[in-house]
Amino acid sequence: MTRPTIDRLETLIVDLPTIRPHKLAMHTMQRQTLVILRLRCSDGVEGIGEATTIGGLAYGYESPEGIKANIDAHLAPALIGLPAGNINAAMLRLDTLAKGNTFAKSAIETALLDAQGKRLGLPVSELLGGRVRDSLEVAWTLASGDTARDIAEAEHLLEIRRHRLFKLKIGANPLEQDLRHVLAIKRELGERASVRVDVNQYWDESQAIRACQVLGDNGIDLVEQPIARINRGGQVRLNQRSPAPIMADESIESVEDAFSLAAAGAASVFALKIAKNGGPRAVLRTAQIAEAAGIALYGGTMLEGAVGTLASAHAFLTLRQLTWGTELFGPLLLTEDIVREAPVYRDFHLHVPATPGLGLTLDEAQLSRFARR
Ligand code: MUC
Ligand code: MG
Repeated sequence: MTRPTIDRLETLIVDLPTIRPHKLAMHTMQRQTLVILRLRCSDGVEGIGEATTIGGLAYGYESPEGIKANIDAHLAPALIGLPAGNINAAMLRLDTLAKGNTFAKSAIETALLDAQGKRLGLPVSELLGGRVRDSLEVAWTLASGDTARDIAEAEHLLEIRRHRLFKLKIGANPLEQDLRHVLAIKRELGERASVRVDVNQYWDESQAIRACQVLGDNGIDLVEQPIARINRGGQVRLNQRSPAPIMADESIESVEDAFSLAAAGAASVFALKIAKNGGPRAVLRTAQIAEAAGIALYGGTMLEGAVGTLASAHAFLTLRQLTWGTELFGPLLLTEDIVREAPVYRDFHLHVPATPGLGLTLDEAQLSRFARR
């Protein structure tokens, strides 16, 4: 039997509309841009992957245009002719060839897993060792920028049983204003919901010391990335004194970052993101570091569409414990997507298909409608 090889990789930038502006400390999203990867193999199987970031270059070091250019010029040519089923060898080739570029590598690793799953008739979660759950609890981010509108949104989502975990995006406004906003929402929702905040690195340590105390004392369950990723000492000190647990997000740009954060004691929760680690298999290495260090896990997102969301979900299904749930709500922020099967959200959970690969097929009409020319 001849072994299938990798024949061709094609990348597309897709701009999709959102249900409302999504306001983060560093950027307000008016739409979401996905990099979609199609990886074609010699046996006719196609694997799909996604690399998505937030706000061009506002969130981190990678932009959709940069990801696409690096795949097209450097990563794709290195994969042509390699065995499509040997994901270890393909990813080793990429790691040898390119430093970083975890978003691009994540899209490629996802596409290889999707193709192999379709080839063998197995869901990606099974290729990753098997799922220990079929669904994942999903948080929602309240980020309209308006307290009353956020409360109304949360009440509606509780009512229809879609979310009961809420993350608030803060950091851009003066500290006291942000604290009033968060406490007003927590007061309204009370014990009916878990309320967390994400500061996206916007405080300095002096602000974070007081804010974490106030938030923890007022029932806020989790504080995500309060200070800059480069201030490791500050993160260690905050992790020791904050009454609310500290979660690392931007601090983790690689599996190696996860190791050094764990070794320093800089967070008690890790946000797991396939894009920041280099794919669904890579993110599980970060999860293993956390498990060994006694650090709790949360399934994070870069607000991917259905492809990246299900790639993350298949990985998270295999974890022993996800103490803080997930935030795999990206598809719900979009009014359009480019797959035929809309992800299923019901009873506060994302229900993950057990069909071959990711369980998704591209909608060609939607793809050509939204692909950037
Ligand atoms: C982030 O920093 O966590 C995840 C959810 C959301 O609303 O923004 C993202 C990015
Ligand atoms: Mg975050």
